[in-house]
Amino acid sequence: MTSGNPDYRDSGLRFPEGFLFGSATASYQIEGAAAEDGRLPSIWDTFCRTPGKVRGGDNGDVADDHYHRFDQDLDLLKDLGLDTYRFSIAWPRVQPTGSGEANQAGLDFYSRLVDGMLERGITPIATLYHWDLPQPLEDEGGWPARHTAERFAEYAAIVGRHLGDRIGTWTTLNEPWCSAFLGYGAGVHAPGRTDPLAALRAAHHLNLAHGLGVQALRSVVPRDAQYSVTLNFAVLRGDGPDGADAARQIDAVANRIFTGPMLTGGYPADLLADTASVTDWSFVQDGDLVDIAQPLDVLGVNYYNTALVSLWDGVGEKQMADNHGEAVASPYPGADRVQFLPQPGPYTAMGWNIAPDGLEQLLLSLREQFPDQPLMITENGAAFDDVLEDGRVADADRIDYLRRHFTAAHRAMRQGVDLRGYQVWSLLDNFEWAYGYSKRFGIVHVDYETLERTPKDSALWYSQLATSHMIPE
Ligand code: GCO
Repeated sequence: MTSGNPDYRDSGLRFPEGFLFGSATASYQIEGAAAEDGRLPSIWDTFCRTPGKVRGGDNGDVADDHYHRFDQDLDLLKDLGLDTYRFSIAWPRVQPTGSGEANQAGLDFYSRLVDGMLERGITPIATLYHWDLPQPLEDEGGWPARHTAERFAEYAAIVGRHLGDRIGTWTTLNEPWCSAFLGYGAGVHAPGRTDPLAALRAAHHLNLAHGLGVQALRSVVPRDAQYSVTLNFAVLRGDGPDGADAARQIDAVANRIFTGPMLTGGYPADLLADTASVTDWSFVQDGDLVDIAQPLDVLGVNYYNTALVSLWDGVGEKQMADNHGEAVASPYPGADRVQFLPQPGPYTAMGWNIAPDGLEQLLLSLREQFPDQPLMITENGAAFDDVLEDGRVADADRIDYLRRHFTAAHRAMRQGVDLRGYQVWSLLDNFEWAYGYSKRFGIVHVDYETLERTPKDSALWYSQLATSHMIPE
């Protein structure tokens, strides 16, 4: 045990020199300009237009209009004194049909964006895929189809060739679990399919895309860059006599399905056994596992909350108090007996339990599993029902959330975790996927009528942390 405040509400803790304080966004959630300069629809444009899929029928057509206001947004980052900006590149802007010719206007936008960061002394962390698959690739089979991984490598090479001289850290995929299992299993994310086999095939082809993508980047990027992937880990607590087995099953199909091939060279035996009734995994071809296991300079970790699981006894009603909206189908193929139990609060506006100890647990467990792997928190943050009053958002609840999670990260570092930085989700209020604009995750408030930006109190608090490296009062 480390000493320190048991409720994780510390101040005065100091982060090392070189620790990268930043903030994160994603293309479809902020850019808008959905049909401009040659961009064609992604699966999210299509999903938003499918009745009943996105709350309020919201879509990313305008979003935060970041496409036209990026200079102002980069000024915000600079004014806050942040070191890094984690952003994502929209595949349908750069290669609108998902194959063939690049779209110069799309590349030019990201070139201006990256130059704008460098001029302001902000280090770019670029994610190649944050869920906006070009619709034509979905029409040809999407992630369950192997050729999507091959197309991704071509796209990675295009971006690498154009921006490789200016980007220090490349992230291939953001949260492939969501792409595979919310997109093709539970159907609550685009493209909205509910097919367990398709979800497992998607997971493998996302793994393959990651491996081929890193190789493609390495072959064209002219100087030493860092390579990474961002995973969202299920942080599990077991309940009751079978709780440990329930946790093992979800750990396999949510976490080790990615870390296995990416970091240890193979799929875990228990995952293959658990999913045997769905597939024999014959879509894994010779050589795939070697392609996937590319050394990573940093592993990106997204963390929001924990899950409490047990095995359903087959009597009574199975509980599914998970955090994936109104899923009609399970996002966990092969784990049909696992139930998700309600957890103690407090909760964010997403209904997610606030559990900073889960972040400490996760970081320690990653160090134990992958002792030499440097880590970076690539997302952590919270939605609350913010109120803008007299030009100010007094979001004390978000400050408290951030304080407790930075404290947790610091505790893990004191226990030897090699944590290189922390990217707060999110810089701006934005399009929160199936929740539309109803959930505000930003440290900067966005008025969706006027598109005016107002830094919340949490942004000012975070700015003090980033510039002093010490958790403020
Ligand atoms: C994620 C997503 C973000 C979400 C955030 C809150 O990677 O899950 O990157 O796009 O907005 O996690 O749900």
